[in-house]
Amino acid sequence: MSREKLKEYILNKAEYPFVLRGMIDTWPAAKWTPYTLSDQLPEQEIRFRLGKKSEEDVQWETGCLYENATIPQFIEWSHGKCSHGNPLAPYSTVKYWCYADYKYMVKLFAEKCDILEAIQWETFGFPGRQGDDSTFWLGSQGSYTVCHYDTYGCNLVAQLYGRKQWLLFSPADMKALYPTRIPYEESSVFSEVNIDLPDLCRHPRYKEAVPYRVILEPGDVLFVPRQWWHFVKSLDTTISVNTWIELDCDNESRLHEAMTRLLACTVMSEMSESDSIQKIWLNPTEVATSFSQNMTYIKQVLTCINTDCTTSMTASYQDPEDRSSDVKRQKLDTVRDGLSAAKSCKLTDRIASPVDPTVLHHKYKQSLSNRITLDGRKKEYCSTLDKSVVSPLPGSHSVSDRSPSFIAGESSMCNDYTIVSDQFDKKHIIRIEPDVRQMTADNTWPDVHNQKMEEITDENIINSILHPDVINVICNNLLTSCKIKH
Ligand SMILES: O=C(O)CCC(=O)C(=O)O
Repeated sequence: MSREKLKEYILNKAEYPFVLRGMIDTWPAAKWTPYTLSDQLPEQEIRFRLGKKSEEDVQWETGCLYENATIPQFIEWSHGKCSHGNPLAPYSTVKYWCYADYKYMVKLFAEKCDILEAIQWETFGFPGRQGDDSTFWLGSQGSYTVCHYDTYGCNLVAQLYGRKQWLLFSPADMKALYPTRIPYEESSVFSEVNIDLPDLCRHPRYKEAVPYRVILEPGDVLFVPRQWWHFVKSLDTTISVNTWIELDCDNESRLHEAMTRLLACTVMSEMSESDSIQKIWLNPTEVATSFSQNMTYIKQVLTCINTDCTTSMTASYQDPEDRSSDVKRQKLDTVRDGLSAAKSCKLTDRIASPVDPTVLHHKYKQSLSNRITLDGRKKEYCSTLDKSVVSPLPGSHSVSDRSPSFIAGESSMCNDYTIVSDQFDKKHIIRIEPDVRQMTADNTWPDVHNQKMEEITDENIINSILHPDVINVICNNLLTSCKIKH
């Protein structure tokens, strides 16, 4: 399969997650370790999030502790040997995990821009997309990201160091995952369920969710389709990077997010001016925007939908052959720092800031080199697959008794995939199977007799208003009443 075909598949066809193995060996970043990064960035302070290993409740970002530390200090801490002045010293590695998560590389490596070239998404058909369109994650064993889905784009994740477990759920599992918009963050819908330790009395429908589990090893690249839920946990000390790729249907999501923002910010400002409420309700990564600003976002998105303006905006600053290049989200502060608004898809920066067509132009001139010609050696390809990639986890829901199935003739997902050239002989594309045990589950789940009554709280009321299904109805109504093209 050529890179162009892979890209086309990612952008327009792929409905299920899959893993690409053995394709990033030539990336300079494939050799990254905490030690090599520590040599490159010995002084750079990074904000780490600290969570408790034994906590039974979901650890929202709003409830975590935060410390600024350097990578050398993180390494010392991981070895349990903190020298004087290490801000991580008070947190025992037995009790805490520590995560530098969701860091824009362009900011993190601002003093060392050449590092950004170590990431080369061109491998997957996205020429010019490198570290400046990527996000960086460095975590200790046990660190995790709560279950959520990203509202914009699809996602490519490269595992560079250590192993990470991903549990993915399809968008069809929305009800089973109890979506919540508190804490509020544009572009993320969180699940109320503590995936590691689900409380079935509180979330009985979680039984019906169908997890797709995979353990990523160094060198693996995971494709996460649009709006798939994911719960991600480091099994070792890990380094990974990812890039969110904009999709044509993101305009619809922008309208939903603009509506959610309007309601969330309005309610929050009415509820309380106090900092403490904002701290619980607003994710630390987010900023509250004013009523008039939020109305402006809605009007701008509607205008965009009506005039297909995102398409022309996108086309104006990208190589016409590569309309997909765009970062899924970028925070206000990075925009304030003078970075390109053109790369952002978040309402708070992209729509409010006109795109400068010159900003990204140089990047997308890069031609698609090394095109790989197609031939058809599917069988050979499948026989070389390493089954260990879908490896079982210790504990429940093991998948060790099922042989992983791969992209092959019987796969509805990728029927048309063929191996393409000698260069790809050792490269694997691996389908992730649903976790059958959790699906059938009679002996896995306890019977739930006492379903808990939810208390009637402000949070529950607001959450019902902000529920994605409700936002969907409002947006459809708006689109119809404004006679806007759907
Ligand atoms: O690696 C993680 O902890 C989470 C990654 C994630 O949420 C993403 O790439 O969308």
